[in-house]
Amino acid sequence: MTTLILVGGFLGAGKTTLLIAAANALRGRGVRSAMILNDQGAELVDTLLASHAGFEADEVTGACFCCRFSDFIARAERLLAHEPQVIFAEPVGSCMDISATILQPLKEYYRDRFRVAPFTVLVDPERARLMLAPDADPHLAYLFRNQIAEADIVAFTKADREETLPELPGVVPRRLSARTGQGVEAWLSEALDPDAAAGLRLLDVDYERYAEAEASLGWLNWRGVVELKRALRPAALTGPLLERLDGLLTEAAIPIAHLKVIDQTRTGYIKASVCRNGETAPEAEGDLFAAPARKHNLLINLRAKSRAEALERIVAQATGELAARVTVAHRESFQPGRPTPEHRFRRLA
Ligand SMILES: Nc1nc2c(ncn2[C@@H]2O[C@H](COP(=O)(O)OP(=O)(O)O)[C@@H](O)[C@H]2O)c(=O)[nH]1
Ligand SMILES: [Mg+2]
Repeated sequence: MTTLILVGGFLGAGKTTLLIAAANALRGRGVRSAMILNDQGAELVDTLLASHAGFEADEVTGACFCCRFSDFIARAERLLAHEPQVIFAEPVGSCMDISATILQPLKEYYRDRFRVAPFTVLVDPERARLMLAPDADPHLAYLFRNQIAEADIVAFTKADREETLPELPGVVPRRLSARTGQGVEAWLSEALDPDAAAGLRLLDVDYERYAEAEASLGWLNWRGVVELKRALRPAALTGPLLERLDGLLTEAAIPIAHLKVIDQTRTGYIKASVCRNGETAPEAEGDLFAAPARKHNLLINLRAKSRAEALERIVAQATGELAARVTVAHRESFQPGRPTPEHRFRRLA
């Protein structure tokens, strides 16, 4: 039976990066996996990244898995056609109450189709320090703490760049690095252990408070074709653009939750992202030395603590400043709407 591994955690925690690293590790042993990505909007950097990594990837867009449970199931069932032994699923980084709205219904109604792995929640140590500080943003801290409270497994990510770790009240976290592979095999063994129980915790969520917290974030997905006057490598377009966006957001006193850019050209692609303002060495992946190209297909996914209109203005400014003809193909910006899950269990299945 196919194992469904859900991996949650706040925006920028390292979910997609871990899924791709874990899927690569499985591929190394001849185990086939697929993934389902998720976002409140359409046009996802994560889905493109999973496809570039060579995995069957599908997405649920327009709302979280909880609010689109039937769509989530339909996509998981469709992926079964590729006979994956594992399907990884990544819920939106602002989402919580996943145990009650996804894990329990899966266990109750789909036990003959999927084995459900323990629910893993990833934590970026730097984000944890911010969220556990006394002056933390109350809305984001509410989401962050609840996400951890419903996990079966909590894991700190980015171990390659963190020496000391903050204390997480009430949990014994694992330690992972998708970059170096540290802890990835151990985590996979835990997730794939046929005897491991999944969805053992349930939150008591006040949906008014939850909706208010999510709506304090602004969302922007932007896709466009950039025809440069002078050919550039994708890295030479993406790096300065990311820096400019970060600079404009910082000037406007807008805290970044996650800013991702993927640039695809006929010579190769680059994906880069930052998870906080002024992140000194943004992580980039793809074809760093791809030859210069004039035509770039650019996709920007930005989540920040702001009204969406401000994000829209800033992205319009930064892309407008490129020495290029820019044709916008898709643009949406919004505050996430109130979550209304299809199922919500008050007891463990
Ligand atoms: N140094 C380091 N960076 C990582 C690691 N995992 C993820 N990142 C970076 O953290 C950022 C957010 O990762 P992503 O997987 O997109 O997070 P998601 O929003 O939770 O899916 C990206 O820039 C990644 O390259 C890791 O193990 N080590
Ligand atoms: Mg992701």
